Amino acid sequence: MDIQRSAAAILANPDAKEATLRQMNMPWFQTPFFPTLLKEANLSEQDRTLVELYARDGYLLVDAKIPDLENFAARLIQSLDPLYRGRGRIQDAWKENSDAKMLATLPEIDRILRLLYQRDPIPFQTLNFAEGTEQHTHSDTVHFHCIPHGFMCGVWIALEDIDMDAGPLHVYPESHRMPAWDFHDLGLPSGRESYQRYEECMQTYVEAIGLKKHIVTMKKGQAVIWSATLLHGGERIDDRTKTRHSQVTHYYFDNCLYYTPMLSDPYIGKMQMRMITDIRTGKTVPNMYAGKPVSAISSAAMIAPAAAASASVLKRVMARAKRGMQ
Ligand SMILES: O=C(O)CCC(=O)C(=O)O
Ligand SMILES: [Fe+2]
Repeated sequence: MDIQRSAAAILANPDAKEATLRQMNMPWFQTPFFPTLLKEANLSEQDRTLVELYARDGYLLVDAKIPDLENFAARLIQSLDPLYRGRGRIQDAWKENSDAKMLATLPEIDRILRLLYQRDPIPFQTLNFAEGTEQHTHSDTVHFHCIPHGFMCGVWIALEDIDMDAGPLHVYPESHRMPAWDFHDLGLPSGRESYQRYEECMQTYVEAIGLKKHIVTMKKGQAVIWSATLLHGGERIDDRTKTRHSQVTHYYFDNCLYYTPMLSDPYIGKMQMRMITDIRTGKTVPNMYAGKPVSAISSAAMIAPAAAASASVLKRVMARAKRGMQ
């Protein structure tokens, strides 16, 4: 049975027969029913191991199965080279570069993500790096998250062998079990200006609970898949002569409402929603809530795209309350 699809179906039609608690509206590996669901799923030994590892650690290292890897990687690196122009990263190279698009739509990655999430994976953003980012430890849920929570992941592909001194990726295995903290949870006001404080909070957090960092050295053509709440970042570059050619593709999954937590205050009705483009089709993906397009069920507060809009909604609500209309 397609577990996640049936969850969405139940929301759209509460009388559906399969409406049991086991189809919770979250990735199956995060539900208390996961061991039973996994036992019942008809998976090969190999696939079962992949799902178990992902559920346990929050990330996976896999072969991305890139056809003609040597030529492919050399061509992509070469064609992107002039586009860096001193910048550390190129965002959404897939729009111009068919190889970057190919990497974001690899059949093997698509297959594994379907297995891990039991939903249609939607690649929506690419970033290419020529060097290490030295990015501090974070979870992608401050940038990209969704309702229901958890249907987001990153897929980071090495375009060359990456060893210890090139500023490799680091991950904190099992950190994905922590909640998807937003700035409010950490006592920070929403907004980009809080981002540095957020990073400091994450560093303090991993030290406080004694999480062990794992540095991911990689072979060309390998991919790391990390789940939404997994803490990760880029190590210090010890050898500045080294490149670290790589591409990360961020994925959402279908049937969700997509938003930017860093710029949102959901508790006062401010949701900075995202209009995402499916890299596979070039089309905008509808934001869905409880099995229906948000556009079909939204109130003014739900679709308010920014502070200004929600402020005016709030003002109206307050004025009505004052007039005794609430
Ligand atoms: O490449 C890195 O060092 C980190 C990238 C990252 O965190 C991301 O793209 O989400
Ligand atoms: Fe990240």
